[in-house]
Amino acid sequence: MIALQFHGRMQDLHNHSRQNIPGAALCLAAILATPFGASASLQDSVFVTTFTAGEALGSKLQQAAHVRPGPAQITWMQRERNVFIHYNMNTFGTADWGTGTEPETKFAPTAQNPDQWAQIIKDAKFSMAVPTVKHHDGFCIWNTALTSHSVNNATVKTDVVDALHKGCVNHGIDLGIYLSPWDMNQGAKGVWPNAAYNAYFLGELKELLGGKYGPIGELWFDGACGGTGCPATFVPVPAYQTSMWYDTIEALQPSAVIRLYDGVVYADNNRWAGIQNGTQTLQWRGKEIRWCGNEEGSARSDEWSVQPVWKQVFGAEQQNTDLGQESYYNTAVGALWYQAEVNTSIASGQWFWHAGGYWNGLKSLDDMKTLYYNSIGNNSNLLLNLLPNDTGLISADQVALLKNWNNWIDSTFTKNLAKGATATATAENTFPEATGHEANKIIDNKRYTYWTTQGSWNLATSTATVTFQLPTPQTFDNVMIKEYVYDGQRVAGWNLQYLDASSNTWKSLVTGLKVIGYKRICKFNQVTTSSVRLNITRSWDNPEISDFALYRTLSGIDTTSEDTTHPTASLAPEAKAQEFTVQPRVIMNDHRLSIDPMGLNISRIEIVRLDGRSTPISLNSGSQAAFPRLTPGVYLVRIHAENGVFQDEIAVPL
Ligand code: FUL
Repeated sequence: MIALQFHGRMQDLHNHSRQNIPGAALCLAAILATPFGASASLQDSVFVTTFTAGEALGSKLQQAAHVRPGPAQITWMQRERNVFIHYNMNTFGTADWGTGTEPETKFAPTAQNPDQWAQIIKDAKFSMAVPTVKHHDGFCIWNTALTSHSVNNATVKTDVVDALHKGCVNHGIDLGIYLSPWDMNQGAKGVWPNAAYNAYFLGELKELLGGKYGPIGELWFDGACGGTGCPATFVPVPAYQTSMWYDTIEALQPSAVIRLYDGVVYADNNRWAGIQNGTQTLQWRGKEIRWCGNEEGSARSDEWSVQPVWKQVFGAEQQNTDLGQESYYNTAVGALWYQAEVNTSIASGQWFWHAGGYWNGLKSLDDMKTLYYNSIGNNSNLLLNLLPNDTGLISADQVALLKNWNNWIDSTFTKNLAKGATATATAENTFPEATGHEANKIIDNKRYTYWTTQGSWNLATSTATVTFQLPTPQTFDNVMIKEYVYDGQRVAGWNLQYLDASSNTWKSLVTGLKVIGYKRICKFNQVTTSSVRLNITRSWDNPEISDFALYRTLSGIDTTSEDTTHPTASLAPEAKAQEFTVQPRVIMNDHRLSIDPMGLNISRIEIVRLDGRSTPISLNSGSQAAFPRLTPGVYLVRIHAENGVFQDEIAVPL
């Protein structure tokens, strides 16, 4: 028997047959419709499992395949992208870490407007704002009754959390909270890191979570600690009674996810011994989210939502490059749902704004594109930091970058070129399809329908392939795949191939990856084909795939007829271009465009702003100097060269 634990209850996997799945999906859909902030319970949710002592690897993996996200984790997972806001006393200083001795009056914005932040966050299509309400220096930007080191005594006394909460309500986004456990100001007063600090911290949580600031979607506890009294990296100071923090969160904000410390300590010594000898089970709230292990926005090639528990204390191992891989299951005592969050700043290496400008500049549009693939496209959530300046506003350069980034996302990932395809599945050593879960469910554009196989999946020998026959040949360079993770994360090996018409052979597009998870997006060299196939080469149980899309990036060589749903529709349709060996280069210099023809004859250049705010410009070659200075925005440049039509997308910054 495979037994899974849910809030102390046991559930028998054998009762969880395929026939039950549609019911489970309906139940899930109903719960997902629960308004944010209301408590929800998901009967089928199993976000932790404890293995029996001596259990075989294959059995552990199958059990891990049935670990699912809890309701709060599901809400958070579907947000995909949230914003961090670093704004506090450090905004008025010169370093990202203050000292805790700054006079309160130093907090002196001249035009503070959190409603502007909320508007920007909403416009940039983020779901939640997570402000640093107290950073390591201990200054509180809400009207706290617990310390005098707060906005109550600042030059500007506005409760920033309240103002942001109102802005969030105004613009329809949610609010999270960053609260630093390390508190230098309380340290100077002899409270931190001593026993009395736990009560102080609990008091802060009660003020913040008690309802004044509405529903809170995420609690972000910072593990950094850098001075006297700090234990080893990633280890909480002994005074922190983290289970009391989590009980308070559970009581006041049951829909919030929690970042850090539940993940550092899985079990106390007694429980750990009990888990190992099979007399006790792992405890997990189904609310936890995981640090991705770095602050640069880089990623593991496979980011697993289900993590094996192989150590009592999970500290520096958060940075292991192979986290979640099967090899850890040999010694693991259990597995739990623990999806990654990628937190990084829009200003590289800098969290707070400081007078004098950015230390290393803002991320480039290319950096932001890579970040998209590394986070949202890599089965992780993105928490992107914005830095309001010392006037209390987010500056236009950050807004422009977000706009350009969104233009790229929307132009690339909106039109699914696999739409209308016929999907067929074949499987080895298992039955092809489960009734009601045929392969066409993958491309029906519905989130909660999925394809799966039926029968007893054999970890060692079972594989499956889904082939997508497109109605007409399409040109694309991205794939997006989603597992039906509401039933667990199962795929542990996959690849993607396309049928090369000229040689009539299957060629590789994506290879060497293991994880699909909630959402996986992969980029490859552009191809034109009418057949694509997804091969599942390893799965811990019957694979369940809910969505599949093919997308074309708006840059490079246009080898297809015009895409009518695309913002480029205002440009004249083009004849097909051949493969280029030489391509012209588009160069932007101080808002002016120039073209390096790379030795090619160019007959015409067209340029159009993608948001449609200016009329297309069309110039014959040789008249490049006539290009006007471009206003900030994203543009499509199309160059008619002797060997075809080349197009590229450019972003003009502020
Ligand atoms: C780190 C902190 O030390 C930084 O200042 C920043 O707040 C970042 C998000 O987390 O651990």
